[in-house]
Amino acid sequence: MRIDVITLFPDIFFGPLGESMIGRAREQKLVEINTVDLRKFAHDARGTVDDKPYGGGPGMLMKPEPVFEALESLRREDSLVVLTSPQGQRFQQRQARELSAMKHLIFVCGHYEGIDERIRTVIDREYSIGDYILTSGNLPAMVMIDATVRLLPGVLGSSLSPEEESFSNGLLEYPQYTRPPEYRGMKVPAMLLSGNHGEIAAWRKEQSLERTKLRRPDLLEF
Ligand code: 4G3
Repeated sequence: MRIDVITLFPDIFFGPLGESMIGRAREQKLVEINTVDLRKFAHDARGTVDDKPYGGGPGMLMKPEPVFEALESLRREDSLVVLTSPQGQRFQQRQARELSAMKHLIFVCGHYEGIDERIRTVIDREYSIGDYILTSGNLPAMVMIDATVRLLPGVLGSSLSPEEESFSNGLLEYPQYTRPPEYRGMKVPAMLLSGNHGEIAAWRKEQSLERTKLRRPDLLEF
């Protein structure tokens, strides 16, 4: 998979996306992540990419020309263009799964108070990570890239398959324990040490359901 990110801050992506699983995925060429400085597509020497809204009102908007032209320089037959914005559809595990099946993603990171509406004509998906306003769409793009890349074949390595975890089965994860078997008086449930895999699977399923009922009842109403 190739991912291009159109942003005013092209350098900040490689901290969060340079380490751990995503960093290794890039080293192994399972994904190539490239950032594009939107200012390079400005039409003036100052690098202007925003302007005041027609009709007045607070804040600045992203101008259309730099975004259109940056997209034209990147777009292929098989690209999917994603805008990060608070007005988008909620980005959930389903959306991460959809994006992980694409060959080429282009993220457009919104900045300022919004975008010129004409930009929406060249966007395939508009996604929000939640109901709050951030100073830019950079962090949402990093969140979406992380959620997507970890689903690519080979990225998770030896850990659990993505299908076994929370949200893939629609339930929260069951309680888990590692060594030691007792720490500060807190014991690992004996049954987990029993080696009875049928009993363990049943207990986990029940714990998942119970935990979901208590913490996220919204996940159980479809
Ligand atoms: C576009 C995304 C971008 C329009 C972006 C603001 C929050 C999210 C922006 C706009 C953002 C989110 C930049 N804030 N919840 N800010 O995913 O009005």
